[in-house]
Amino acid sequence: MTNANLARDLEQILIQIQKASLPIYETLKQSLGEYTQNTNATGDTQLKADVAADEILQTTFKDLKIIKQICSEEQEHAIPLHKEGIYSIAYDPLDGSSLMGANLSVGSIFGIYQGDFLPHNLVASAYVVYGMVIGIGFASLLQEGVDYFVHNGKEFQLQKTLKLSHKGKLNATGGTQKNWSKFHKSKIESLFNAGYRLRYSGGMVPDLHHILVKGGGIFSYPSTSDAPQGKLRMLFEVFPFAFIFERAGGNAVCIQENPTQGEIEAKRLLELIPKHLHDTTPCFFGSQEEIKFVSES
Ligand code: AHM
Ligand code: MG
Repeated sequence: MTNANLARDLEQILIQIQKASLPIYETLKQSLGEYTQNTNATGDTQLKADVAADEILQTTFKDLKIIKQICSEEQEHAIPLHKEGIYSIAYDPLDGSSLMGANLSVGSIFGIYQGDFLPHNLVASAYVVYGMVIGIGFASLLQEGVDYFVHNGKEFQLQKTLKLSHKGKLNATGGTQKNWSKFHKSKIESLFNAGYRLRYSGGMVPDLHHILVKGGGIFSYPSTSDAPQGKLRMLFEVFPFAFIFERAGGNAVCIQENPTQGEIEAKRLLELIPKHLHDTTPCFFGSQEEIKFVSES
């Protein structure tokens, strides 16, 4: 496929994401964070807003013939759309939705694949932040950096292209702290001792967007004793943001420890192969310097 054809297709997909973000934002404004009686494929109790956002995205993507299939964090299986389509889109319709009751920002995340849901097939990724305004970050193979669009009340306007410096100042880390490994504790403590500041809202989209906007830092969701494979899902959360951080000039790795030998292994997230659609992985996203630091024993 030529770059011009890819650019044309990605523009159509971005337009659908922009379109869907408007009714999702309206749904959020009318919602109080009420739960349904149902659980999703990972066992989380769904909010009414999770289900509504998922339905809006399904309907919006159905309109586009170039999309072969979609898969959502809220659905157990992938959903075929158009036989002649060439793109597969994996998405988290409403990430961090449990924060809604506290009136904190939430988001949507999208991985856009040419072919099947394998990280080397990613051609673009996007996220939507529903905050004071709707913001959309979009990265593709066709350009360096992450284009950040903001809705001005009428239309989306490109605000800036986000790029990471070699090193930043923010440190965002998740999971239950008493379940962190000694290795993770010591790395996080060293970062704070070196002057990093904690910034963690509990919403992956606003937390990672914050790092991108400030030009650097690190976000981690490590392996913990209660969740050795972490919490965040490869297809719906981790791969899209790994792609975005790499395009922004940073790095994204999985860190696994070998407790008997006291060694750690850092692997590029986009080289992991999921066995199931809902597989999770420990994950670290950041500027070059912070990722180098946490990747060393
Ligand atoms: P969700 O998709 O069920 O909302 O969960 C994902 C969220 C991420 O946004 C966030 O980084 C993480 O879960 C927070 O988890 P924790 O509260 O364990 O730190
Ligand atoms: Mg999520």
